[in-house]
Amino acid sequence: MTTLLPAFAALNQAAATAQTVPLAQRNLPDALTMRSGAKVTTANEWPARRKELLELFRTHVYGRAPIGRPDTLRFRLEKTDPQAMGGIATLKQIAIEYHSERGKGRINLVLFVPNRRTTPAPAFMLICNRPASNIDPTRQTKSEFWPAEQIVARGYAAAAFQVDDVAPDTKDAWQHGAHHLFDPPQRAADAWGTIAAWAWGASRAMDYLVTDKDIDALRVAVVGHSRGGKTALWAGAQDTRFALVISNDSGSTGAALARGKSGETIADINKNFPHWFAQNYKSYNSREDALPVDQHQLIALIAPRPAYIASATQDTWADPASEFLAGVAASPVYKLWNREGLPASTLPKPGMSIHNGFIGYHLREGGHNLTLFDWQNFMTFADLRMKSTQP
Ligand code: GTR
Repeated sequence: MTTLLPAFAALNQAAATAQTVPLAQRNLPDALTMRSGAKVTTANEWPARRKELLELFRTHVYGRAPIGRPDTLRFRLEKTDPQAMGGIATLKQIAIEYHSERGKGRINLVLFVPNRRTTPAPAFMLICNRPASNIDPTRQTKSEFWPAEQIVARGYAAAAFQVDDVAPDTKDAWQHGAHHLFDPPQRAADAWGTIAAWAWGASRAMDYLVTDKDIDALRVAVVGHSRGGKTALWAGAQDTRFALVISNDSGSTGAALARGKSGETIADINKNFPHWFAQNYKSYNSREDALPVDQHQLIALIAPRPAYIASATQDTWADPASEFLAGVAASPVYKLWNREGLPASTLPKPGMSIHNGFIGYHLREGGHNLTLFDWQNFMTFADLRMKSTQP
């Protein structure tokens, strides 16, 4: 478990005593109403609204990526071990390389593919925001943050990369990594922040996975915890190749609604992590109601694909109720395909999981962390719902 800085611990305490604001009082922008006022009532009308929402999130929140797949992108299989994990998996270590006239970049993708299978394996890809020891390819260090053995045992390939490969998580991140390689000399107010750069990295890892014959490219889930969870949601919202999108304890500017949220606010996150989002996002500090979007619309951008939101009881800084209610508020969009989103209206009891819709949810007992309990729930939900990207 991560230890909270004393200041955060005090804030967590304050948030824990806050009253949950009911959905009806949050004044959310409607996911199914276009900016023009036109209502979206059929799945055929959704792509126009989806495009509009993506633009709004790019402009006001995460920022605009200056590049998609670079022409210079190359994959190099650096190392492979067909008898990894005592023989149950094949390890592949792939260098995902790219460059611009300013220099080179490289993402190190670690991949374990189950050996016992007759068809390509579905996969979970973790966007790892903790030290690279959590995704140790040698397996000398094992961590619940990425329980690769358990993932493989359930028939899934386990893939992971560390976010620092793409851009460092520092206040001067915009000078480094993918920002340094690809940003125009003058950063616009809607230029991408570091969360968007990491999401771009996840799509480059996906570029590799779709080329690997051992992987079922139609069944790749993207997973992230906390800042990695915000990243997974933004990656999955934009890149429809991710068949299942999983947010663990992602809180502010992740799964949690901004309007009516307790714990971390937009002003808090912009102050503590000024490099994560577009400059424009700072103009919404203490002005949540002025933001033309809210986070349920980010979840809605995943529809009709399955999504999963996980919270933890003590993670009041993230605000479990606001994470849960974002799933509830995204649900009408799933109805366009006659799918249930999150079929619940009140927060479930700790330890209880909701897996009977296309938005899964659980509230784990405990603190801000990604644990085996979370992973087991993600895999059970994937067993049920990650069949294909098509409705
Ligand atoms: C917290 C931050 C959250 C979340 C988290 C993490 O301190 O306020 O938004 O991203 O860190 O990534 O662990």
